[in-house]
Amino acid sequence: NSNTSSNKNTLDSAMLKVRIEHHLSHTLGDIIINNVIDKQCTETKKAYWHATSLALNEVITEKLNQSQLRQSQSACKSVNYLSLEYLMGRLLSNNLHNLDLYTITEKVLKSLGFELADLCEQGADLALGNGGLGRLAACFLDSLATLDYNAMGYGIHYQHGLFKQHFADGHQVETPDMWREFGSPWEICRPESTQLIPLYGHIEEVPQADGSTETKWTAGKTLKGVPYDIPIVGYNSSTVNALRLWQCRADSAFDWDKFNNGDYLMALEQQVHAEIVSKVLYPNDEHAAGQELRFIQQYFFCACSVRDIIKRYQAQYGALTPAQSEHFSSKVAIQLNDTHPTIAILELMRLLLDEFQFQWQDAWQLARKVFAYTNHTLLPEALEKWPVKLFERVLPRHLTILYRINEAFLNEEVNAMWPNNDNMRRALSIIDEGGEGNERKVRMAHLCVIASHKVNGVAQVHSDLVKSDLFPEFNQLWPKKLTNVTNGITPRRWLKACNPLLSALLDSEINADWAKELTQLSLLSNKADNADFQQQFMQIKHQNKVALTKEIKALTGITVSPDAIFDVQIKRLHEYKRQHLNLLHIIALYRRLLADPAMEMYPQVFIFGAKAAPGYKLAKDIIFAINKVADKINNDTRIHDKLKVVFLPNYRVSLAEKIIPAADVSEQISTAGKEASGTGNMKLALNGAVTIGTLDGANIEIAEEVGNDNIFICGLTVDEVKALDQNGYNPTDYYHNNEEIKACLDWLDSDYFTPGHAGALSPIKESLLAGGDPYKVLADFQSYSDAQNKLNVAYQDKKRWARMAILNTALMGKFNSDRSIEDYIANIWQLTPVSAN
Ligand code: 26W
Repeated sequence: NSNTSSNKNTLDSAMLKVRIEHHLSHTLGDIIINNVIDKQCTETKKAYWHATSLALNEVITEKLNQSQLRQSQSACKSVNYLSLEYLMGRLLSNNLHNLDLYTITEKVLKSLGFELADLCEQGADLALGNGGLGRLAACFLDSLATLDYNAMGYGIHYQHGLFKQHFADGHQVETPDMWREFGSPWEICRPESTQLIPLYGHIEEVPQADGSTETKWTAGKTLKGVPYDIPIVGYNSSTVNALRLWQCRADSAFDWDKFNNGDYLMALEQQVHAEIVSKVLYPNDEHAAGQELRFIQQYFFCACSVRDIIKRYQAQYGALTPAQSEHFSSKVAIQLNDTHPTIAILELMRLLLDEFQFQWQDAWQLARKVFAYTNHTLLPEALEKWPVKLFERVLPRHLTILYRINEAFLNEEVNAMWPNNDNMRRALSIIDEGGEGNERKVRMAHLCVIASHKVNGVAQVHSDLVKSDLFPEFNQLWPKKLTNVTNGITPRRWLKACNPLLSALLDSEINADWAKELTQLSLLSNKADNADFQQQFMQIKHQNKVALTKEIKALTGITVSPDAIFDVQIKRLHEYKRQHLNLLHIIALYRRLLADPAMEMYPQVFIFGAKAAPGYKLAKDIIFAINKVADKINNDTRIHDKLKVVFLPNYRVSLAEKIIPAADVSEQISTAGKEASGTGNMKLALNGAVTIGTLDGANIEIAEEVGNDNIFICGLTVDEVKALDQNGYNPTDYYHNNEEIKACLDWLDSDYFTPGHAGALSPIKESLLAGGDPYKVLADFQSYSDAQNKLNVAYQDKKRWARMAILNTALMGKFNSDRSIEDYIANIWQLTPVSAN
């Protein structure tokens, strides 16, 4: 697995040491007298983490500059990935691995008296995202750089990323994330690329010499966007790309004006008002927020990014004129990560029309060639719709453009396909007319579909549902526009870096660079029944479990045995993901064990990690319930440690990196049709966990890869869920007909788990009965419980389990995010790679 010459790093250990010590004394101003320092204290470790990162960043910046030069000289096409979220996690260890400098840095730090792994832990997670969508963006940036594509990620430089979570008496408590508190060694601020962004104000029609009129927008306020670049280091490649994050500040010219009029305090207040735009990441996942500030956040981000894209184009190719239209779209692709950056479409149109003197048709044709849109969810509450009134107030000019797009679309394209059909017009319009007291709203997804040349879902079943259920009319109108690109994950972070023991074993077994060519892991299939290999593979799993056992003890005080089955459900907390189905089964197991303490059952530890959106009441109730049930079970000596429940606080990328290598079982139990893809499912299986899951999202494709003998499938299918809904689902039937379900739900209602507070856990039972059980928890309970029984029995057959675990690792090749990126390249972006040789 040695690096190719293109990537040979010039950094030797002597030079690295000098650079680290230089940054320590000169950049950070640390005084080390006679080498007397306490190497165990956090402050010292933080300083060394910082100095090491700064030293490494010099190598990276050099590669960044070379990459940009090479990319511009080759005049290759680039993709601009627009995303409101990036869940990057920590960067030091990943960058070292990707540059093949991990081992040498480890040696240097050892000579200085430090463990590299220990120092890596000092870095804060970059948690500028909520969950799957943000982490996918991070994996895609890794793959784009690894495959030597010219790509720029655009996002927001949130002052506070996703909140930190702790528990107080079992309840989730949120505190602000301060990721830059102890320095941010990777960022490069680029004030020279600042953008000024107008908003509010009014429009007027100005008569032109030729008798026509032109719309003139006079803004009421200006925001300033200042970019920070974070380098994205490819694995064993010559490319370093950038993630460009916009920070919002007050427009100083505006402030000075006030200041000169003697209103100093008012000037400062403006500053505070402006800074709020990039202050905090909205913590909602799968639920549209609807506040003006979020709308302005989206616009600010889109306007900065689109202007920057045009500016970079002009710097390379000269003026952007209508004659350059074709050329522009042959050099620039823009990918919209869900509908959050939809306003980019309107901003590009506005710039072309109002600032670059394009005719409507030229501008519209260009836009349609440049944009493509990825849909990540079918949940209706996640589909963004902004009130027309809000649009009118904040972006009056953009609204007139939106109306014109809609008019042309309805009158020309819809009318051609379905002449004089008002129902079709109403169904496909970008405007939801509301009616009956409901206000008019802009359907952001419709604008995306109409303006994009390609629209993709993120797993096969999801893309099929996008065609059949979400946008059936659009699919009729443009049969080739809707397509699928199944998600993937980067094997660099999610195996090579997070699971060093397994990586070493794979290195010794496989002759190729599996971290690039992940399908090469299928060679392991031959060894799935080899006793020796099984022993090595499961020994590593056990060592990883021992490490997690210690982490669990440190974080929660709970003692678990590394010999038990580690059954893991880690993801955002949401009803559709059904952590409460898992909980209900745990309660059933507990009840069975109390009824029959001699019951045959292999010890099982249920491990949860999940954050709930701060305003999502039932999600918080479920967290509370899991914690309370865990308290009872973990302290009940009658069950002889056969059952343990652990809820690890503050689930995030860096914690996932510790849990995943230690998992035996991966819980993927969403209601069929609700989880667009899932990506945690891929990470867990890649690390040798066996999935228990529904036929939903990418689980279906995982089952196809590993075969039905190596996965535990349970629950209703998409079609069965639909049929239940059509025939009228009645959860109460399950409650009355299944005595275990009834007993467990009634138990939750008592004060057993919350002594002195009967009813504290009732909201869960209520949602499942009176609330109609919208996610079919009760319908799937028996099937899930049966699958869990089978799984428990299977684990006791050591050979059978080892075989299953090995085959899961062996057969995850398809889910390399490099493959996803090559799919985007071939079907949507059409880029060619540019490398140093
Ligand atoms: C506007 C509020 C909001 C915020 C985030 C709505 C929706 C979202 C995201 C689309 C939620 C999300 O992360 N979706 C997940 O995307 C992953 C990557 O494609 C998929 O693997 C998950 O199945 C999907 O839930």
